Amino acid sequence: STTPAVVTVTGAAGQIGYAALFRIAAGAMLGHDRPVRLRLLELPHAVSAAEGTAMELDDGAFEQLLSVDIFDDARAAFDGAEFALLIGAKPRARGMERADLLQANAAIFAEQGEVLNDVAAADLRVVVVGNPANTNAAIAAAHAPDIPPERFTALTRLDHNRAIAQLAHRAGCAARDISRVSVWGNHSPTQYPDIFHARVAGRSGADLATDRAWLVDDFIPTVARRGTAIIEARGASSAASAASATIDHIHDWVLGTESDDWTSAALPSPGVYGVPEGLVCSFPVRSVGGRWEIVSGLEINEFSRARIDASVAELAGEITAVGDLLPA
Ligand code: NAX
Repeated sequence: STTPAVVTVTGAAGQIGYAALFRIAAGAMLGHDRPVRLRLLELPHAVSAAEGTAMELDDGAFEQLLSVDIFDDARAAFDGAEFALLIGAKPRARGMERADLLQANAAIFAEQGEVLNDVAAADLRVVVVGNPANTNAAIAAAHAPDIPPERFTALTRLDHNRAIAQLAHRAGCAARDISRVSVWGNHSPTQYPDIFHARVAGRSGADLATDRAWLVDDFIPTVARRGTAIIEARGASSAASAASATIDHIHDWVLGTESDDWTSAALPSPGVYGVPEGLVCSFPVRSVGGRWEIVSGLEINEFSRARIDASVAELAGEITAVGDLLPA
């Protein structure tokens, strides 16, 4: 399509926003033939930094970039948005309990859901990156009664891509030789990267999984705790990889997944694979005709079942913790 896409990015002056915006402007997200209008939302104190980023976007002279507008008001920023990349969130401060973090972010995402409901485009697609991403997405969806809930997704593509990277190292192959990895559950250390259905350079993932010591003590914790390892090494949290995964997520949602592959995304559960309806949970998904479809019929063994259940229980607990911000 050559109709300009209206893309609103929150937390635009943050480190993920900075890394994402240039690739969106360069056509990596929606294809190299789709013009883009960027709308950046920031907190008032970070508007100046966003203006600096907008100056640099200008200086990219990107052929597809039609405009960049900056806002500190959500209602203005989301006006006509077809894509909402909800990256901005309240970070966890020293001494803050997880429940307080959930509450603080639930308030932000409740408000953003309401505003999206009022002013976004009819075909709006949302990806929540700001943590706790799954529950933030559930809250936003619950406050947007006129928008189909499946338009609210949360990012687990970074976890998916991290799982591919670890498998590639293990098998001594390239990322492109790996398909059908699945990430289940919450974007948190309880997430479950599932390789039992994967294809790894001609081998089955189940074959690799027979080495249970590697699977349990190496692969799963390395993927689940990769964010912490990045902070320790880099002195800052994942930014370019998170931006890249966000772009992959929207790219595949709009343009489709490869026919013999799938990816992972968190979406409101329709009540499949033992995940209670409405929890925003990561599933293996295909994108067909611009919609995510959860891959059906996968056999879930006991090993996987226990891990999926643990992550889903955590998601249910998060929803309970923010219960008073959910409409009755
Ligand atoms: P930064 O602190 O660099 O940037 C966040 C930006 O958001 C700041 O500029 C801040 O002013 C802005 N902001 C805060 N509240 C806002 C609001 N209500 N409206 C608009 N803007 C707002 O964080 P960054 O490293 O970019 O990370 C952003 C979020 O992504 C964090 O919540 C982080 O935890 C989360 N992550 C999620 C990942 C995922 O896979 N789902 C992975 C990476 C990342 O950790």
